[in-house]
Amino acid sequence: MEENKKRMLSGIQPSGDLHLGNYLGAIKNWAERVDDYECYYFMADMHTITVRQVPADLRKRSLNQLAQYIACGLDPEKNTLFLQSHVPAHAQLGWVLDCYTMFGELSRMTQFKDKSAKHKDNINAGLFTYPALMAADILLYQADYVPVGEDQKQHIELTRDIAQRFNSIYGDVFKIPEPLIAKTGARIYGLTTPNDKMSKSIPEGCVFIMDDPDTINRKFKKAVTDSDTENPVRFAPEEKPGVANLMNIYSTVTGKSFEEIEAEFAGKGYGAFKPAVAEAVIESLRPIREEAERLIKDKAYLEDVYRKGAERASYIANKTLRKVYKKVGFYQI
Ligand code: ATP
Ligand code: LTN
Repeated sequence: MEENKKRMLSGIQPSGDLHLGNYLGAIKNWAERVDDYECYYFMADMHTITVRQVPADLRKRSLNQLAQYIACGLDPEKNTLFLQSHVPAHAQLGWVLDCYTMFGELSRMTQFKDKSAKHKDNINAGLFTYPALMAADILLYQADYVPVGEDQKQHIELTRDIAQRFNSIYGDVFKIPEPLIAKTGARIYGLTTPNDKMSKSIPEGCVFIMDDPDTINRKFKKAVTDSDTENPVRFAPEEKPGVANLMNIYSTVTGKSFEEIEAEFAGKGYGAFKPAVAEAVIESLRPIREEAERLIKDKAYLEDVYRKGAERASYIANKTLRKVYKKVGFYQI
């Protein structure tokens, strides 16, 4: 890997199966940038246990997610792909940064407020200090850019504040990272809930990357539209959010503009439009699903990928960690 390329880093929690929102909003953009940046992408399994998990499921999802990253176009020869828990430096720097992150700052995080409201019986310290571990994930690699969806912006801003605080005490230890938020596909809405983002917590309106064609067809058939018969397929997000969402999906997977889509379906109804969107999604996900299914069976290959990934990631991460340990005054061996 070339030293002078800018660094890009991001992670997704293996808390469920990857869906069309994750793919169009995040991973597709990661894969398109591979040649211009030095890229690090990981499974944020340590973050995932802030909410109680079934251990066997978490293990399986972590490996499946790695297979899906590769199938989505993240070539392990060009990207460093790894599991967070395989690189101990994340936990080690996470602890140090806990001591440089304020209670008040953590209390203001909307993800903490949302998740603690959702899981009232398990408001654990990890859920609270989650953003300091996320800051460690990013700062360990001296990342220039962090490609994420809109919802993660607040965490990146806190990461920048923590890095600046640390640097102002100890000198230039951390690169100050910037969030990178996609312009198209950044917000895919649920097929049955066109005012809420597509989410695994509403599975009937959520298209999973591993769904078979019949399932995808069925989900699109049930997609919420409206009763407009005059001029149904036109882009009017306020007035017709369901149709706008379908047009956005169709446009992102086919590359067609909204005008082209309107022209294609002029004089036609949802009976023609919905199956066309379903078909385009099926065809764009088909190679990904087939490749992921093949890779999931090839455990030896996946093991080779995550071992090499952890080794490459550890090399960079440990360099930063050693510097931090020295700066804060830990006695060196
Ligand atoms: P949940 O399904 O529980 O809401 P999630 O699918 O959003 O979770 P995350 O781990 O929070 O999972 O998201 C992983 C990445 O995918 C993030 O960068 C996030 O911004 C992006 N993302 C998630 N859902 C969408 C969506 N509907 N549209 C666009 N991007 C999304
Ligand atoms: N918090 C993120 C996942 C995440 C992440 C990161 C993203 C953990 N560490 C570092 C970017 C960089 C989420 O919930 N989507």
